[in-house]
Amino acid sequence: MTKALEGVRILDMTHVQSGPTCTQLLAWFGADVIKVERPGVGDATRGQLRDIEGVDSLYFTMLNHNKRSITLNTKTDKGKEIFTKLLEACDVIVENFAPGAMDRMGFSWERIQEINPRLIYASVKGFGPGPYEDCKVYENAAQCTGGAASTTGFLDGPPMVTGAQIADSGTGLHLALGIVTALYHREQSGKGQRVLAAMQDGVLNLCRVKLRDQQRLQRGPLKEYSQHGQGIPFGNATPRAGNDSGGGQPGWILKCKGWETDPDAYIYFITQAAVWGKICDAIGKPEWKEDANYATPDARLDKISQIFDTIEEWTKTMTKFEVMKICNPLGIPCGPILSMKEIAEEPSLRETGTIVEVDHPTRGKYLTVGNPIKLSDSPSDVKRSPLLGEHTNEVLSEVLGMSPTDIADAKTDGSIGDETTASTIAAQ
Ligand code: CAO
Repeated sequence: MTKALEGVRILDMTHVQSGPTCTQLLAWFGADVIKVERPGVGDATRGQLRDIEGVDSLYFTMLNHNKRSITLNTKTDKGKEIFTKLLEACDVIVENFAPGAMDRMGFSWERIQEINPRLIYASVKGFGPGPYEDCKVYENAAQCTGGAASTTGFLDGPPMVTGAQIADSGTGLHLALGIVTALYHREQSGKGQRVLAAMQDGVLNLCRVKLRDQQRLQRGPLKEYSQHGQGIPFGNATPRAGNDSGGGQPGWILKCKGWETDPDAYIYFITQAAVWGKICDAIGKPEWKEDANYATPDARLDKISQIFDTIEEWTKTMTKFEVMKICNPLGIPCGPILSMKEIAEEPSLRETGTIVEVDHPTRGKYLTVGNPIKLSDSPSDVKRSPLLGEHTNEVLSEVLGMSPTDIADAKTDGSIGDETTASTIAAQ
């Protein structure tokens, strides 16, 4: 079976998280991803949040699987010359530098089109064109400017960021879709194009339902928000909704047995209208089925908090998994709060390749998240991340046809690094 993106070559100028998640996805699908890093320095995340001295961090290793690494200083004359040849040899260049960095390097979009008109030039930036287009941005700043933070958290608390990296990994996903779309378009047009995914736009796209609520608010209170039942008036912007469901079926996080000591002994419980009768029977409130105050979704809207308090008295008598075991066969949608420890140890996630154990020459074995997108005919295998410059010699000779003398010359003036190469690792 062939990989879906086999034959596509990506020049990967990405660093930190957003860009690397995009190129990692493309690499999992079979693209040849050549990561370009500064000689002797590399992607800053190699050294950030290190858990083992002198070893690439998990931050780096978990974002850069299936790639090849070369070191190249794109600011020396020789480095620019090699970089130009790489642009000629690749289908896509991906970068997430601060605004203007590629232009300062001497590789504007106009220049790139001259070098290779078929090349797709894809970027992550913090913002699209506008007042903030020159700003540097990290994850949480984008969560704040994209509408996630103002709508996350509890009504009586400050704005809150979420642990899911919706701005970095989320924008990486958006960019990957833009790239494969541009590759598809190139099949007919024969031309590359510019692809931009701004982190603010990506976060806003994921917060679409909150802009929906902003507009609904102008026509009256948001009746499915628990603050409505609590008699708390709405302001003029979409409020923080705690653990309220974002959709039309009310939900909340409820305590389960052991909650006093276990921070994750909770379950998300959804009172889906279609199974209301079954919920009433399960929690020992069969009379609610016929009671006009509870029988219809509209009648329940102003009692959501009280209803969940009653359901919680029932869920507190069981573990989250016991609640799940009862609710699932009844078709009641719910989800136990799983800790990262529980997820890491879950056998079914190992079987599907969602959690993968990888071996690394200097780190040893570690866990990572595999490709979350499964193709029936093009499965992904997860290969360890490259060491800094591990493939410099291999890529320069195989892709650019450079001779050992040319490579040695480029090393002499520091245009390429002199790090460990694939052949020395193989010999270890
Ligand atoms: N050879 C020579 N120079 C190189 C190089 C190479 N191989 N690779 C990088 N550089 C240079 C860049 O050209 C840049 O130089 P200039 O400042 O002279 O233009 C310099 O290294 C630093 O790049 P940077 O400004 O992108 O890095 P930073 O650490 O200052 O900023 C970040 C990091 C993430 C804030 C910024 O890159 C950014 O805003 N990116 C866009 C948004 C984004 O992706 N954010 C998410 C990051 S993940 O949380």
